[in-house]
Amino acid sequence: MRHADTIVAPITAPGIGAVAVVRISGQDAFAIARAIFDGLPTSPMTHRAYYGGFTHGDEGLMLVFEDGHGYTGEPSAEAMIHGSPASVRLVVEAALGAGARMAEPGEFTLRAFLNGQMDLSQAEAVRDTVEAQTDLQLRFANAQRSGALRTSVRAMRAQLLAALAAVEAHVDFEEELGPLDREMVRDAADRVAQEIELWLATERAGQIVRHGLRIALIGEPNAGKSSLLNALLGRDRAIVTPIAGTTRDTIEESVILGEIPCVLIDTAGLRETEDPIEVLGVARAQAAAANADAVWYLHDAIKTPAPAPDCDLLLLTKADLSAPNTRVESGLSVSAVTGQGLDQLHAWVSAQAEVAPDRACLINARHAPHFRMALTGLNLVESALEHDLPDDLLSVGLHEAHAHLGEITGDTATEDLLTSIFSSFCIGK
Ligand SMILES: Nc1nc2c(ncn2[C@@H]2O[C@H](COP(=O)(O)OP(=O)(O)OP(=O)(O)O)[C@@H](O)[C@H]2O)c(=O)[nH]1
Ligand SMILES: [Mg+2]
Repeated sequence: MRHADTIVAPITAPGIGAVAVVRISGQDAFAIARAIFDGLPTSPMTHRAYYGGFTHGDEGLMLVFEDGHGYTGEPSAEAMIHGSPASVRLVVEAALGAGARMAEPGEFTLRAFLNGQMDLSQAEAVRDTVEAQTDLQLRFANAQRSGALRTSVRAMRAQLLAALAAVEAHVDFEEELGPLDREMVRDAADRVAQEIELWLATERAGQIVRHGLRIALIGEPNAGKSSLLNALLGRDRAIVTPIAGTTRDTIEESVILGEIPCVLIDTAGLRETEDPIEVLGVARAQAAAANADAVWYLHDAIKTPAPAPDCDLLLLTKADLSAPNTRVESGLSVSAVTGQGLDQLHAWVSAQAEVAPDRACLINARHAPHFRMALTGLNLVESALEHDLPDDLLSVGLHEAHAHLGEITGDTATEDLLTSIFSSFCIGK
């Protein structure tokens, strides 16, 4: 697809930097680049940087990409100038004056998608790559950007299409072709369903990598919740005293544990109390536990064990003071004083997002529902085969699965979907 207009926008972050880059993309990119820059020869070579002066007075480089190359897959020129807000504004204005128009948010990537440089899952991964805060977010964004999801989904669609072609040929020409090879259809549907299940099994990990975990620290007064919060944060955030009932309100703090962005919620100790303030605090603690992704129950190791609480992880605190209470069977010993057990807490969090080392994971919430709807189509195929239902039902199920997988790669995406995805990009992406 070719776009009539040529677009321009800075592709580096706003603000002051040593260098800023402004991209011009579209059919007139070279002509516009030449109008604002004196270093470009009549036929510039693709992937080559040219040095020269800009009409607004700055000097720098112009990097050019011919049609079919570069990020957008259309002719483009990237001006590397000094990274002052003024220089960036002036070079953009010069390009606008020479016939470009301002790029919409996500428009460079939209063009890359429309020009076949990447599929929709890769375009989404571009956004995830630039927004990555943790190493793990970057690793999974890189995997998806380099086509892990695209390759897998395309292969699944190809198998479904082959099955669909066979089924439809038999629906139309049953007399000539003889009976349908239903085993072949079953095999294709099974293989695809298994591959989808593998992806769906990574959904929770993907969500945790992306959005992190909210972890509530719950326990009796004086169990050491606030001390553990402070130890994990590495700073003195919450008030700690030997008086039971020190923490009244919930305290939320962000911290990266085991490469996962976490929100730790310190809470009031749970106990029966007459104190109206503490009553409210206990209610908040219970609400925090109910709304958290994980609950860590802290128990003072020298005290008699409380009845086994409903929690995701039992922590035996103050390990520096005593051997852990042997009557509590499972539980991780920690000490806010010596730091014992903190590494295991990091490891516990990473384990929540563990994915087989050779697999990518579903980091975009958009993808899993399409996989599930594709599975619904495959279930229809399965039951049509099981109950010897007519071939055209097979075709309906296969179609449904094929179309839903296409939503992931963007092969069957509607204009509305594309607009909503690309408009969430920032300017210059
Ligand atoms: N030796 C030792 N003392 C600790 C440890 N953790 C907490 N304490 C002490 O235990 C007491 C209570 O600690 P807090 O962190 O305030 O306990 P809490 O669970 O937040 O208590 P509330 O806010 O009252 O519910 C304080 O005197 C802490 O110094 C630990 O790991 N080792
Ligand atoms: Mg406290």
